Amino acid sequence: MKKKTSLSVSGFALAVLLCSCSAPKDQSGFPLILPKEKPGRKLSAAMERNYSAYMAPRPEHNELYSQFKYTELKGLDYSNHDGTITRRDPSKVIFANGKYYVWYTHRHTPTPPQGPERCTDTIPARDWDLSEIWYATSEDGFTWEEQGVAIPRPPKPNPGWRSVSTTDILEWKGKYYLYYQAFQIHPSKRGDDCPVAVSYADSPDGPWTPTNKIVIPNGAKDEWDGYSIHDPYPLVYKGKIYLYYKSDFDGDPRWVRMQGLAIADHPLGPFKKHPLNPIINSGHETTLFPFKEGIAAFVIKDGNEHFTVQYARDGVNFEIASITELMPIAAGPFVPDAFTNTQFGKGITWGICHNTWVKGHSLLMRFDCDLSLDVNDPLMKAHRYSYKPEFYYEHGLKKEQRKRIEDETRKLKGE
Ligand code: AAL
Repeated sequence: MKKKTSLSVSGFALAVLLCSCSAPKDQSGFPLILPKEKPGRKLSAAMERNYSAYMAPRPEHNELYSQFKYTELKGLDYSNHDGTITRRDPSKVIFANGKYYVWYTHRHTPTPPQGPERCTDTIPARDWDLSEIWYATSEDGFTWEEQGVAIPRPPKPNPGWRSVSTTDILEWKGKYYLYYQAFQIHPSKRGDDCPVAVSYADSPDGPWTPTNKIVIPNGAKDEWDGYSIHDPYPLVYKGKIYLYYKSDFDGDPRWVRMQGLAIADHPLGPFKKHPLNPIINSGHETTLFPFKEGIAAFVIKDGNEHFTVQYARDGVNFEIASITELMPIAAGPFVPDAFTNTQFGKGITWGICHNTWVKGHSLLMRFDCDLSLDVNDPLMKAHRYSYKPEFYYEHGLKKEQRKRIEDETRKLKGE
């Protein structure tokens, strides 16, 4: 019987195939000077995309392309980086009372994290276990003065009794709201599971009143956000509160991480999750800002589209706007129009992010960029970084990889 061959050509490949078949025989070569506008000629899929998918055919003219520059913050102590103090997952930065404010996860425990099987009521399982929400202020965005706790862990059985972490700030009608991950199960059970709770205050300096309620609930156990509602990130958009968040799903060991959206008319909810969730198919911590008529997003670390800046003209349907590198992790940008319900977002130039490379704890650092319609900083628009050879060698082969390669060579030699 004749063996059936199934030709499974993806739609994209088919388009390319048809495109190349219909390529004109006689058009001249593509011009030496890259046209600023899409030229009137048959284009390959890649050149079509270069004019349709990005805000400019060259990165240096693309308002949503930028490199990132980093600066060590002054004023914050990490106990000689012994892992007993962590600061991570900073909020957006706001400007009030003549200074900058930032909130973040703060852990100060007798030891660094010891894992879910060895943790206790005082020994943390993870970097963000047994944590509180603290805040700091700054006159210049480089030197910060820690002000202390904003949101302590509430008593059992309130949401967050085990740990409160990964906060973000909303200013709405003169009041302030801090949303945060509220851990209420022992870490030895399902890992990073939590809903989101919220506290409110009349001043960014507090005092903060907890609602002691879950404001963004987990989804159903068979849904993508059934276990973790992470990285709550509120913006004011189209007259409502657009709260973006991340969830880990699909299951260990390699979690899938995607982002969703919940919308409310009031900061204390009810929040309605968007029916198109997940609305960002990659990324990790959430970082977004109003840009022109829509919302722009940092999509970092995980997923097919990691290390991109994305844009949704409607705040929901995100497309890749640029590809970049060395993006800030868990970035909390200074977003001047985060809460103004702007009709034309101007973008961002700096913020606070974290680095978790030093074992056992994390530290905050400042990032700067040019993703702003009000700034033109060519030094932020180079196409690439250069890395020293040592940096490449730090990312070397594992022993088993080297052995596989040596076996392949021996096989070639007939050994
Ligand atoms: C962070 C965030 C959330 C996770 C953990 C602490 O990067 O994604 O806050 O729960 O890691």
